[in-house]
Amino acid sequence: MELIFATNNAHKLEEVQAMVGNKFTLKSLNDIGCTDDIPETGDTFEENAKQKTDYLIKHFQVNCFADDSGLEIEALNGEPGVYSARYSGSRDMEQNIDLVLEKLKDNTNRKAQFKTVISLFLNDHQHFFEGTVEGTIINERIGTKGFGYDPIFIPTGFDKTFAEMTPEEKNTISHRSIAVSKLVEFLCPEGSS
Ligand code: ITT
Repeated sequence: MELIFATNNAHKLEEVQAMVGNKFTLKSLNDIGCTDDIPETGDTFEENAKQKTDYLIKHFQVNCFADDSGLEIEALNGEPGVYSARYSGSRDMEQNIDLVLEKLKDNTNRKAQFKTVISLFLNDHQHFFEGTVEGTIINERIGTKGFGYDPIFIPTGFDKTFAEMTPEEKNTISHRSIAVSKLVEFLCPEGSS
């Protein structure tokens, strides 16, 4: 089955394609010729994910899904949250990570979670699927794999950052994999052919 994934983030696309395997062939915004910077102005991941699928319905009239995600840090009252991609005012992840580490300097509460909300628009119906993974923010970057805030996040129960994990390891436990599993189960329930 072919599915349109309303994203411009190549890392997300790669992760989700690996998770869905050969059940679905994913097409990104780029693949369908959409180069627009889709507005994300909501206060929640759910609103932003829906804005992305609403945009594609309005302009391309296609069934599609979108992922809005980010890092919520307890000591920062849930920031960067929906502002994860541009926390420092730019999309430069070096600057965004620097800002997080600076704000958490000398703070002993390092609790955080990654959250993903998927919006699926299918045959005139709206659906949402959510995934979270809890962990801690460390004091410096470790690891070079993954993307975004992966080098400063250690998921609970592990002793290494997401950026030290292979894609397979991260994809087994991540917020995104939890949300994507729910999406896949909805689209192809276990046992159905
Ligand atoms: P699209 O909207 O085109 O999908 P985006 O990068 O703008 O791509 P978001 O609006 O959902 O995506 O922003 C999420 C940001 O949160 C992303 O840019 C990363 O900085 C961070 N993020 C999301 N998932 C992550 C993950 O699995 N690991 C590390 N950082 C992540």
